[in-house]
Amino acid sequence: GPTIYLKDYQPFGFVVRDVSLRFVLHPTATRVHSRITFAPNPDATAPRDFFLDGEDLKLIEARIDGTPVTPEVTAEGLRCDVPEGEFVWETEVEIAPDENTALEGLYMSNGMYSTQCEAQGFRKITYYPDRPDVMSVFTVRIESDLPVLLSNGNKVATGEGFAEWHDPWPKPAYLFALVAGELLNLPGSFTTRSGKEVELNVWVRKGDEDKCDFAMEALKKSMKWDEDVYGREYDLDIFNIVAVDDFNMGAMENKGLNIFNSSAVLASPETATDGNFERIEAIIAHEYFHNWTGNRITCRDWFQLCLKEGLTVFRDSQFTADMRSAPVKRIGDALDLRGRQFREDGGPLAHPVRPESFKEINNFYTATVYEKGAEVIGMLKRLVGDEAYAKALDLYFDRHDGQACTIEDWLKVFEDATGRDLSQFKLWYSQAGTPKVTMSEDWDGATYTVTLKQQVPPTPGQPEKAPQVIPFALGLLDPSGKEVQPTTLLELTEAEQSFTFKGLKNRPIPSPLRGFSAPVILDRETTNEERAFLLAHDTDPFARWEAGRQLAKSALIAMIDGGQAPDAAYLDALRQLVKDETLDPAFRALTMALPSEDDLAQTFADMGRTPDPQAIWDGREAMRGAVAEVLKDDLTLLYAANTVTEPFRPDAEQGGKRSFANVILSLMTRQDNGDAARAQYAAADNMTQQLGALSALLANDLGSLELGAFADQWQGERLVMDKWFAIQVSHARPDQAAQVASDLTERPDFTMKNPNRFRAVMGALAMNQAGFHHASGAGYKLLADWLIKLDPLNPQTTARMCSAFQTWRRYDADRQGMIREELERIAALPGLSRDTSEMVGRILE
Ligand code: HT7
Ligand code: ZN
Repeated sequence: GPTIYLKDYQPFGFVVRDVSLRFVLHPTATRVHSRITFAPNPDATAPRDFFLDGEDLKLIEARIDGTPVTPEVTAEGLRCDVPEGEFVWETEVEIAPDENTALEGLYMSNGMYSTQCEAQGFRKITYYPDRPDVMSVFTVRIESDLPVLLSNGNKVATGEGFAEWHDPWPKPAYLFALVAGELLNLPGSFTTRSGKEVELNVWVRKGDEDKCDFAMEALKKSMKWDEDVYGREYDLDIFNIVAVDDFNMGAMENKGLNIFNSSAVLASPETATDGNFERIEAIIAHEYFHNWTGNRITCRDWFQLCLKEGLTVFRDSQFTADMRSAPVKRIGDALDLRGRQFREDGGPLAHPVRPESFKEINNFYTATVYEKGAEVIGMLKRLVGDEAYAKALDLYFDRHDGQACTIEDWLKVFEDATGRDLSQFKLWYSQAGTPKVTMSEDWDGATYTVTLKQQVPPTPGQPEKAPQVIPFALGLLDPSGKEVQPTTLLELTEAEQSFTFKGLKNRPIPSPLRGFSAPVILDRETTNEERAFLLAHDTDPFARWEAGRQLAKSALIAMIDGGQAPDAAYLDALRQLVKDETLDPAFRALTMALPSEDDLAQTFADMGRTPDPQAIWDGREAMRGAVAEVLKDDLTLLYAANTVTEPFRPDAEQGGKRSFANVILSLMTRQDNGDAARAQYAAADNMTQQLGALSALLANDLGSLELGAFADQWQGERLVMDKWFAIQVSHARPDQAAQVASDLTERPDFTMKNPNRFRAVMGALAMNQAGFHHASGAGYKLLADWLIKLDPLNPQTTARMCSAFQTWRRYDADRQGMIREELERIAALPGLSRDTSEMVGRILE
């Protein structure tokens, strides 16, 4: 397929004055009537070409100003001669939602109709200029016998077999949505700060109505927070959220009608874990916040995706930090960024936060665009300060409301609000790769000098890089553990720069990159004594956790690599920390978690070594055993002290205790043959404890009885059964993982048409590093087999899961050979989707 370039952007030749759609719903023959007023676009430069996007549509008829016309129709759209001035364009097309397994456009999921239009799904509904810079006001009439008929905006009319909706806010087609089905609603209401009452609804299928309360509360909190923190009010009479079982991603911010993967809405204490609750709260907030950052101000073209996604992720992180624990959120975000974005940035799929070319835009909804995009905004805020950030955002909303914007518009607002030149900062948007910052220090008895060197590695298509602006937060402690220099923001702009600190009595111990102030890899020579010191004394929670993580990592590397015994200093520091009652249990749980297998594999690769997945797995197992042994006299007390006995609340305080208790439980299970875990399993009245106990048992080859009981208990709950599928694959031993996954696909309740279920098995296999990379190659083959089966049905999800192979060049020649073979087998398939073909091609390059 062709490559699309940012530099080729041209405005569309026409503006759309208004859009009126009429849907006559039918599973295999839905009729879509459109009536669209076009006028010449005065801003267009090129000669006007009336080309409308359209895919998989059966054109019944087309008219201009009432007169039938015969456009030239291709697989991508249609072209037609049109009048000089304004004209009314009408079409009738037929589509088959029941046959739409790609879950893009109008499709059916368990008997209900739903849409997904971002990025380019509207063209599967009707002929239209399907690009975000074409914004218009939509009126929608839905005709169907189904009881609930929803679309964007406000409801203007309803009667026997129809409903009409009008959205007064001009929007791009990617924000269009329609839902129809036998749905039940949890109603609610919110009064905006200017006194307008908004009707709220969470719509679900029958049987799920008892799992909506948390989502509704999260929505109200989000609405309030956006008013309080960003001064943004909601702008329609009604806000609808719908839960859909078959969905490619988490959720979608359609104007006034957010559509969610049911996993991102439905929750009860019995069926959802604390992690699920937190994710739901964050996604509800994220989609709601898009109403201003994405919908009212949208993107000029899809290259600007980070304009809405980076900003909205940044906003939802701020929200979660405010609602829960800010340090825990920051550590979680750093873990996620390193686990997914650094991994992407360091391999063949690396691309800038604002890509400059693509074949299939769906492949660019990535950790780089979303999470690194959010980090870039965090850095901007750190550099200009909170007040200037607020001023710049007010200016952004003021200046660009109703527009389709670019990263240039975004940065200009900051330049105008602060007087700062952001041209160098802009490199964060155009240069791919994770900068490496090397830190060294000097002490001459009076002056302490910190030297920072930065290097941005070459990435596909970008051999040379220029230095970036890196906000580097640093604190200094004296040898007694007292902070002698509070957090100071060093602004690194050169390839190498030194910063001096005077007036210190002793050589200080630095606490670098506090709060993870920039998404960089810090390279600094240090000792385990110093790490243990920071773990004990640092005032910055991120840096403190990071010191513990480095300590764990160096101990693990020494075990895996040099066959050394578990480091005593690490175990001792861990023991101190775990028993420190002044520390948040959630923080203690995070500090006890070992670096992931993938993280360790990357660490070996960075040392110029070939990672051995089995040795890494063995090393982590041995370390867990050593931790359990060293804590063995403390475990029972720690477990009791952190077992929540009050009624379940899905908040940070209780959740933190439960997560810590589950970590302790998994250690106890190594010592007590599963007694404590079985007791927790039997007594659990919530999914966090039930799954925590099951997980502890499975990790020790114990829980087969509980696994069967779990399935019997939860057969009817799709989302809980997804957990049951996933947990078996995640806990399978390396030599069994592929077989366990393969056996699960034989079950009647496994279906590849449901992305959640497919990911539960195949996603878990890809995450089970030692299993996926087992020397037999069985993991590679099984995943490739299933990607080949899924691609004709659902290209988006297939392409996304190809990223399991992106780290292939780290491994030995045998593994590389096997992976290459699988990738080439996929690439050679006749009729392979554009999505998957682009991904496999980039990974192989
Ligand atoms: N803006 C949305 C991104 C999206 C999407 C969602 C569901 C299915 C397919 C999709 N393609 C793109 C989600 C968000 O960032 O909020
Ligand atoms: Zn988003």
